[in-house]
Amino acid sequence: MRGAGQRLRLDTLDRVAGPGRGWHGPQVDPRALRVGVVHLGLGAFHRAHQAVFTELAAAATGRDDWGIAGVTQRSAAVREQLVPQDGLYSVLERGADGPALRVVGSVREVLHGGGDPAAVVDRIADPAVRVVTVTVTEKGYRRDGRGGLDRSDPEVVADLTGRPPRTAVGQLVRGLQARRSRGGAPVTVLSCDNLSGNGRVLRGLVHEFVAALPAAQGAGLADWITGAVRFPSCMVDRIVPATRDEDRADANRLLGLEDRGVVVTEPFRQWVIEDDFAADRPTWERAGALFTTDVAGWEAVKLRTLNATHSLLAYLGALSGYDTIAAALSDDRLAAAAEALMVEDVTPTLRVPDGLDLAGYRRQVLARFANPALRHRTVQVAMDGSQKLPVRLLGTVRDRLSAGVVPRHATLAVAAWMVYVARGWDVRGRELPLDDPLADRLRAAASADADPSRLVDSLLRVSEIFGPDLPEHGGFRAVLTEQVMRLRTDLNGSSSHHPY
Ligand code: CS2
Repeated sequence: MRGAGQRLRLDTLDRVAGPGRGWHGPQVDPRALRVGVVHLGLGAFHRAHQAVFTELAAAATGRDDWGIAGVTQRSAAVREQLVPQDGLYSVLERGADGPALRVVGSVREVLHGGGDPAAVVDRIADPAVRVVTVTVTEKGYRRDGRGGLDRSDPEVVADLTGRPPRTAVGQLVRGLQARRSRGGAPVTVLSCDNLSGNGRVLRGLVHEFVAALPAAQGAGLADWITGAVRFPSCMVDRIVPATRDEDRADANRLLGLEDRGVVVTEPFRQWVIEDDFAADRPTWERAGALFTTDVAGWEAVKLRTLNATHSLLAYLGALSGYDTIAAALSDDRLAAAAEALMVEDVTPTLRVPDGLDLAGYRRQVLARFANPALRHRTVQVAMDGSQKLPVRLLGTVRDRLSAGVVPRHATLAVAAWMVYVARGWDVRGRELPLDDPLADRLRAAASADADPSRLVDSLLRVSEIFGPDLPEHGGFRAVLTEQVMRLRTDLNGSSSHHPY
């Protein structure tokens, strides 16, 4: 019988699989897969992105040595979802033609980094593992205002003392240290987070961590890492909203089994990877990934166009009472602001990679945002603004300011973030969550008072976000203040005079 609460597992999957089923089964035999990849940060994004590429690549080549050992960092919830399901889960793609379901079998092991850090170290040390991928979100890198390793972070300090490591960088370094002592097989560490130069950033953090170790522990390690470990950069792209009960219900209905690990996403997926590997790797190009020697151009296009516009729509949209990105974009004034940000402010700062049609890219981004079936919540994209603004928006701001222009729409996005932080509720009187590692400091800075110029000055002084330069730029500050003022007036009063 299909369904009736039976949990998705290898044996139940065999029972429901068959001709005419409305979904795709794993493209490889999960039972035959051996672990070749360790992934740090087994959240929804990895499961909807790299895990899918990895499975399709294995299927295209018939190789059985690219299974994934996924590490959940803090919460054990993902392990509780996936372990009873033999690592299987479904990816529910919501596109224009209705939902499509794929069961993914490439995750073969689930480790809980918080509960068993030694197992993580051990896995990274395993010579059968040739690639370690990482999605721990911007804040998981634990960087300070200069972008280096935050030595004042208590978790970093504790990892440096030699406890079983809890931070991603600590796990990597301890894993590499153990790997070196087990023969030192070369390995590639691939950051897949939305940071510019993500590979270079992660390599820098790893080396800083090693340099901070007691001399006896660090001796020779940095040199070995330089010789045997590569840190390519990559650009990842797929919109993966948090899974809702409705998504689980739809997936379970399509599948005929109960899956507690469902992830929901759009049909689109893209991965552009710097071709700089220490050893063997999955042939992700067979699954649609693009390998290049120049990833920086792609990365800037994506972060400054897609992610920046996402943040603009998230802050303006949430303040204006729109629950989802698609709803925000259906407001003509917000759509116009999004378009103007991309065309007027971002485009002049981009070096367009060969083969990319930028106008087509912009249209595609807006069409993806407009997908009504995704229900990507504005407050989800709004979270962690302190980590996201510098990467998505402030590079554009700085580039335009040095060209002598104040970019009004990028500045509007910053203003909307400031109002979001300070105001705390939307036009319908609903509370807006401030989910951010700097939340306490931001709240303190924003509570200064109601005067827009004081609010702007006090938030601009959060130097981890704005650095030493932006608060000093009179032209930027003036436009920002004016926009904060107009936004606030507008949100408090009639809705007919939106400044955007
Ligand atoms: C979003 C991204 O939550 C956010 O901040 O902008 O997660 C976005 O959906 C992805 O980068 C798309 O690839």
